[in-house]
Amino acid sequence: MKVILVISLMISLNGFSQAQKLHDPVPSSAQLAWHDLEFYLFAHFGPNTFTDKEWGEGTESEDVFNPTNLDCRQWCRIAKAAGAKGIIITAKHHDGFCLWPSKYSTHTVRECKWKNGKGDVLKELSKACKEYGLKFGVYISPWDRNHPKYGTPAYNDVFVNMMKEIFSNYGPIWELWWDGANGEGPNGKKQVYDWNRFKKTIKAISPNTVIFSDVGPHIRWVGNENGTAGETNWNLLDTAGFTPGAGAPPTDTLNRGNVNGRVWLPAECDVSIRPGWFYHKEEDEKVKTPDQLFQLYLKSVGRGANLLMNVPPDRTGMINEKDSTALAEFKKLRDDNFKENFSLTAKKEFHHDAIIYKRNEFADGDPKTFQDPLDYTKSDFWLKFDPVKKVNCVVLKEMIEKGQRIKEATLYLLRGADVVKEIHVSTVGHKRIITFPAEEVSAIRFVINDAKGPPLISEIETYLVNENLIEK
Ligand code: FUL
Repeated sequence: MKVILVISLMISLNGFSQAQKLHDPVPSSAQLAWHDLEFYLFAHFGPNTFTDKEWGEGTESEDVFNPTNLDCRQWCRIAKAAGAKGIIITAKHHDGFCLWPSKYSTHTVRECKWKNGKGDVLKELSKACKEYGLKFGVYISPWDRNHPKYGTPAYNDVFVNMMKEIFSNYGPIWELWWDGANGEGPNGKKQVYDWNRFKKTIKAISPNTVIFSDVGPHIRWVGNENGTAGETNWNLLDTAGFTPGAGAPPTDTLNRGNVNGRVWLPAECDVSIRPGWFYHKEEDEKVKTPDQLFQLYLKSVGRGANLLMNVPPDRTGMINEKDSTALAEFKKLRDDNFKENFSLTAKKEFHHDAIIYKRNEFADGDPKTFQDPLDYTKSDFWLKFDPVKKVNCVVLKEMIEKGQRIKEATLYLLRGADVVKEIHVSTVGHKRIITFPAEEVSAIRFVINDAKGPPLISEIETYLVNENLIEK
């Protein structure tokens, strides 16, 4: 009896087992909202800005931190103009200097001459983000080269207390960043971090905060610092037995995720607009160009990840014009090139088992009313153009609310009955942007060759972007 029931459950759901469907991880509502943000800024700011270092020793005098004209509202205006959705600031980098007057450290803005010890960068930035409608996030380095308690169990209390202090004084905090870098050793101090306690603390005080680290719990590192996710990029990872930092999975695993990973853990691509993370005047001529930023966008957001672009304020406490100009032009490139979606006027069809269903949309966009499509092995998605259209970019979207399912697909570009190009696609996820040398097409056919379950395609957009912008 039991056996029959199991079998009938297994043959329902278009051939996909109920068991598989039930165990497929799906994003939490906080993660879903995070996916939709796509692009936001990182601000590395602290003593290193003034000493020209990348990793401070923790022994720098507090007085080195002395921005002459801190203006967090300027950062926000630049973020807005770039179409970025939030800012994550290095509240404490590896040197241990706190950009807020923490009760749990004596190496903070309170101990420096800046604003006579009354300055508070977190206060200014959190306020400015609220004013400009931007999300506010904090980076807090677990590794601390200054704190006297580092290397003892008491440091875990310090870390927890600092987080509580930040969350209660400057919240809401949308994203919390735990950097995995750790160069401890030379001074003999080695910290045993209480990651479970750290996670529990945030869950209790701010359940909607998404926590980034090499292995989450909510967002994972992409495995490199050059802003590039894998072309195959699963939002899934197996995290059992791994920890942030030295205990993290191999970087290529982080880059691609695990096809059958048990945890929904999407990748975030952190990269700097300059060679370094902190501002260095000699890098003013090395700011990435708008075209380079667009390439990074294709390789991060266009591969289903999010893009965290570091734009470091300078010694005045403002963002340099070179960076703000590049960012504003990057925004214009996105706006101009994704302005006209040809799919909106194309004829859409869903072919299943020799029956043609006309569609207004591939999905109605509402996961509550959305019906799983019929068996993908007999289905094709079609866009038909009359007259022919010149295209060089296709944007695919999967309805990830229900999980990530597409493993392998093919885009056929057709002119009449002829296939003029065949493009192989692996994962899709939140967004997959595919670019190629332009072709005049009368139809595009999208075929899913392999999937983990009934695939949920919500969009197939088509564009003609500037030929210089296709993925290199
Ligand atoms: C790394 C750090 O060591 C760098 O200084 C920077 O903060 C980068 C985002 O993460 O692990």
